[in-house]
Amino acid sequence: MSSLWIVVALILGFVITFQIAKASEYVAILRGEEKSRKESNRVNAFLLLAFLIVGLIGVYACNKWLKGRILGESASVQGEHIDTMIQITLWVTGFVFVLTQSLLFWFAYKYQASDKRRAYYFPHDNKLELIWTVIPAIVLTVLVGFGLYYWFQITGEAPKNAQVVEVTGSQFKWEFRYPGKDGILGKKYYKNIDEANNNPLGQLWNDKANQDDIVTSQEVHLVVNKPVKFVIGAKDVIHDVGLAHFRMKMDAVPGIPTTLWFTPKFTTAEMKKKYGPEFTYELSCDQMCGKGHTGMRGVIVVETQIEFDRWLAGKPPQYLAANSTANTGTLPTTNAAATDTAKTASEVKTTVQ
Ligand SMILES: [Cu+2]
Repeated sequence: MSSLWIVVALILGFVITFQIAKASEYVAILRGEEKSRKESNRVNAFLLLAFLIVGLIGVYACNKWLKGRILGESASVQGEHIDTMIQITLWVTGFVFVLTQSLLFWFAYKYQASDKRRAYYFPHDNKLELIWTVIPAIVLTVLVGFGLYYWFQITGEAPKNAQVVEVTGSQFKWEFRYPGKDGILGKKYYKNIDEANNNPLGQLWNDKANQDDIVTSQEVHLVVNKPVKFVIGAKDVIHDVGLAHFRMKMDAVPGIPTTLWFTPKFTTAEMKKKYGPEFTYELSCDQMCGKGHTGMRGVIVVETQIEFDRWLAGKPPQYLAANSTANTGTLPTTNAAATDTAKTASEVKTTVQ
């Protein structure tokens, strides 16, 4: 029904526009083409100026009213740098925006068509071309340089004391794996994925390192002020680990592990005090991954080390659940995917030593 109304509204809009155009054509004929052109020229010039003033007031008002209402303060140490970069970028681009838009609309008003002057023919100037190419290039290089510096930091080597959590996306949920007491994530192989037999990640049960690994779904717990390294993957299509409160995001790609580390600054309880009892740290999927994409929401709980240890102690290793159904995986030796997985595990091992 609503689509019928939209079609009706579109047809009506078209008819009205057509009639207005027709009417102004008749008015122009009656008044004389030239006089009518001059008048609409003046009106348009004035409207452009009005648009500039109203538009700039609107930009200022939106910034003033909405600032700080969207995400609040960054909840990770590394996120503070991202916020600073966004602010610097906004100041630079904001300055250029106001300058260029003011000139554009002011010139349109000031130099509207007039019988008293002729347009100055100004086809090319090398010096000007050089200035407006080189200056933006230098500014953008500096901005991108800072971006790369922080990018290499968060995707590079995590601190030695970092907690490691494996994050796996699939249509349409998140699964998390903790390495257990040995600090090593056991090997896995995608052909061993067997949801029915409690092996959602394809862990290889003949790898001892897997026997204490803990798997959770949809909810991940992290320790406040302790760096955490996410080892990220996916089981079906490309997903993306979106951590808006921590100002982080990273693609989750099947077969190609990606990593990201950050340090949460506030516990969930502290954030609830600041932003109200409904506050939740959210893990969203930031990649269109199918029709259930918008529902792919994980919850992150940031807590103290004591609370975290207590929570983890209550979780039995996945090995126990899976082996009650007698499911044993074997490690294939000649498959490239298995080598990939093994590499991730050894990489994790070196990080948590
Ligand atoms: Cu997704």
